[in-house]
Parts: sequence; structure tokens; C-alpha cells
Amino acid sequence: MVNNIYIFIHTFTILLYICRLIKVFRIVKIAVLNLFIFLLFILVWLPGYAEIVKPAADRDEIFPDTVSHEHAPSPTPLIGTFNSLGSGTFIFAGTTPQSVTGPNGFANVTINNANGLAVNSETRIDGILTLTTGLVTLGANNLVLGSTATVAGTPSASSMIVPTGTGQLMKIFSSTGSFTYPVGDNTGAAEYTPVTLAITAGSFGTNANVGVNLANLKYPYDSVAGSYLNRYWTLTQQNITGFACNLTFQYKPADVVGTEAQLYCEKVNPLPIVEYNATNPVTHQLTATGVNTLGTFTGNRAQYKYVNLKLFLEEMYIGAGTMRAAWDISGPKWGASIADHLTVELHDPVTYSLIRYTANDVVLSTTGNATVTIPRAFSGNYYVTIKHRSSLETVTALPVLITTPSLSYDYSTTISKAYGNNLKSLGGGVYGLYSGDLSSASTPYPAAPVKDGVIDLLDNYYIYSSFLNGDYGYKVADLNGDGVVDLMDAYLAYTNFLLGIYAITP
Ligand SMILES: [Ca+2]
Ligand SMILES: [Ca+2]
Repeated sequence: MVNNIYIFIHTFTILLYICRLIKVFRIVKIAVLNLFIFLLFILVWLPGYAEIVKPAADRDEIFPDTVSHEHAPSPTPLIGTFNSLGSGTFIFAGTTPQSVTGPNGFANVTINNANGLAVNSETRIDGILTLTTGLVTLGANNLVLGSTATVAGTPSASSMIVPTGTGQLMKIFSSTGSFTYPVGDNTGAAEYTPVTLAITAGSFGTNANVGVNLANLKYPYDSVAGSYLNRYWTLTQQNITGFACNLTFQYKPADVVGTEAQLYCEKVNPLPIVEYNATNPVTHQLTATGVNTLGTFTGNRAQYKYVNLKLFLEEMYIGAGTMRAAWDISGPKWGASIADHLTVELHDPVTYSLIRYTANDVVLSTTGNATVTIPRAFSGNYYVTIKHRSSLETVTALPVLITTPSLSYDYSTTISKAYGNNLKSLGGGVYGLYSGDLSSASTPYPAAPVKDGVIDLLDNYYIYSSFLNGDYGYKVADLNGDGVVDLMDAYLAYTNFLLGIYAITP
């Protein structure tokens, strides 16, 4: 039955091309169009003709998903075995730089060498680490403090641990509790910038630990344009489940670029960015409470917020969570991993007609991801509306709260993600935006189309006219994005017209 539809369509295609070739009058062309639409209408409503299946030769298979938004996991530091050096106290009190090479397991260690100690391999201390004077530089090696280890002395810029390489100062925990990591940097001037970790919940496995290192640098984060901190700390944990903690980061006034009072404590990696408390510009401390996952923390006043959207466009969807990359004349218009561009609007939650912010040329990946950058000043609730050149305007089911540096909304998981349940099932539990609204009565072909929120015969006629004109490349009438305007595109719009689809907005 489906093949018959194709035979029918292609027969009329040939007829219409013949009409073009012999330059028949426009009235004949319109008559043929109307006949076609009428017959198509009859066919679609006949039992067994309601479903159309794409031909096997369709281009779907040639655009595999090659995009990954996953971040590589951080390398996991491991606690190995150590050569126990007994239960005494080792005092590093030289007058020239000293080093320790192991792996050694100490009971007590005193650092009393103004020229410092270099840790040249993994080192563990289970008793008391006394910081009298001198810097302990870790480089690529971890310094592990056992679960009962403590720090004594007076940590300062001249007496501290310097974990500014890949090595971490690691503390083993066997239960909840608090520990201050006596860390800082020796980049330019030595600066003491400790981290206090208070673990409030968790289950602690073998060698459960939290490690810290830091950098006296701006975190390479593209939204930081206003005020920020030239310092970030990276914390990782192992073998703690059900983790919850509070964190305090001490920075130096010299670290601040811009206005200190504007800074917030933010976890900037892994994404999404999480914003914690406003800084204390008197004590120069950043705090984060109720932290459940660790990562890299810094202070900044992000210039932007991010709304991470996930959505699919019906006719560009080719299955398995992937869309076709919209084609131009000879290849993908925007790139092989980009489906198309969108316009995203933030609408007032009470008066929907008030558009509070518009983001144009938002990139939609072939895997359905789009990130909208909005000025930080936007907070509160907004309807998030998606507009696309040939898809139906679609709105979030409810206003979305924008309070954090980034948030996510996925339109594709259930029909109820869109206002009015106005999504089309694409199979496999995936939902997408209806295709086929591109034009209106006032913008007939070949005028630049302006959509009217209804998928009707005017849209169909626009596509059909574009097809008759032999349009190809990046054209609005090319619903499925394959670079050619043809009867398939017209048919796709026609099926949604038959379903009586129109935009539903608050
Ligand atoms: Ca329309
Ligand atoms: Ca097409």
C-alpha cells in the first residue's frame, strides 16, 4: 500500500515537471496541484494508507551521530602501599632544600626548613604533621594524611603544603568530620589559601578520602568577563557514598579581579555549573553548603547564565536520538554535527505575550542539545519557547525557574513537557516538535514565509510551490533538511494538517 503512495507521488511529480517543461499556464499548474492534494487527501483517509514509511534509499544512514557532550572523567588518584618508617618523628630541618622519595609511610613529620621539602613520590603520614616553617611542594605526587592524622604548628604562606601540580593533599576519612587542608600556592608570591571540608554525611569505604589541589589562575571558563577570582581549587573524593559536605575556601584579596562583593562560590566543573553562596568580602572566604558532588570550585560573577535544552524536530529526526544535519546545496549548512539553528524566547510567566528575552541563532546539535546563553540579570520563572523555521512554536509546560548559572530542560522525554501536550511521538519514547508551520496567508510563495502557528494547506502550498520551482539547498520548505524540496516535504506537512495541528501557548 505504501509503495502505491510512492508510485502515485512520483507519477504526479513527473506530470508536474512536464507541466513546467512545456511552460503551461499557471492555472493548469494550480489545477494539477489541487487535484493532487484532493487525491492525496482521499488516499490518506483510506484504511491502510495513513502511515507512510520512508524509502530505504533515504539519506538517513549517512549522518551517523558523531557528537559527544560527555566530559572525560578526571583521573582517579589511588592510594597505594607505603614503606613504614616506624612510629617516631622525622624532622626536616635542613638549611638547603630537602626532598623525600619513597613511597614512605611516616608516623610524625615536622617541617622546619625555610628552604622547603619536595615530595618526590607518594607519601603518607598517620600521626602529626607539624608545620613550623617551609613549603612542602607536591608536584605530581600525593601526600596522604591518614584518618587519625592531624596538623599542628602555624600554617601560613611560609609554612604550608603546595599542591599546585597534579598531586593532591589527600585526607582519609573513616567517618563524618571536619578537616582544614593547609594548602596554598607558590606562584609569584607564596599565598596561603586553605580549604576547610566538613563532611556531614556519607558511608566510608576502604581508604575513603578527599584530595585537594589548586591553581593561582582564573578558571578557563568562558562566561567569566566581569568579576572573578584568579584562583580555583579542585577536590576529588574516593570511596565515599551518600556524600554531603560544606566547604570554605580562603582566598587572597590579590586574587580578585573586578568587584569582590559580586563574587559567588561556584562549582565550575563538572558541568552543569552550580552556584553556591555569595562571598564574604570581609573574611575573603567563599562558602558552599550542602555539596553532594565535588569538582573544581572558584569565585566569580558569571556574566551569563545557561539554559541547556534538549529537543528534536519531527521531520529531521532519523531515530536513535539523532537528527539529520540540515543540508545546504552541497553539504551540511552549519556543520555535520549541527541539525539547525533555533530562536529561543523567554516569555513572561503571567503575560505570555511579553517576550522578556530572545536568543537568535541558537545551535541545535544533531543529538538534540542546545545551550542558550542569557544575561545573568534574568532570574525567576519564564516560559521557554522554541521557534524554528519550519517547526511549530512550542512552549515549556510550565514556567521554568532560572536562578542558577545553568539549568536544563528536556522537551523530548514525555508529551507533557510541552504546553498543551503539543508534541509529536517520534517512536521509542521520544517526542519532538511538529514540523510544517512555515507560512501564512499573507506570505505566499515566493515571499519570505512568516509562520502563523497553524499547520494548514497554506504551508502545504508554500512547500509545493517551492518544489515546483525546483528549490534545493537550505530552504525553509525543506522540512526534513535533506537539501531538496520535494513532495515528501509537502506530504509531511500535509499529514500534520490532517491532524489539525496548531501552536498551543499559555
Ligand atoms: Ca502556517
Ligand atoms: Ca526535503
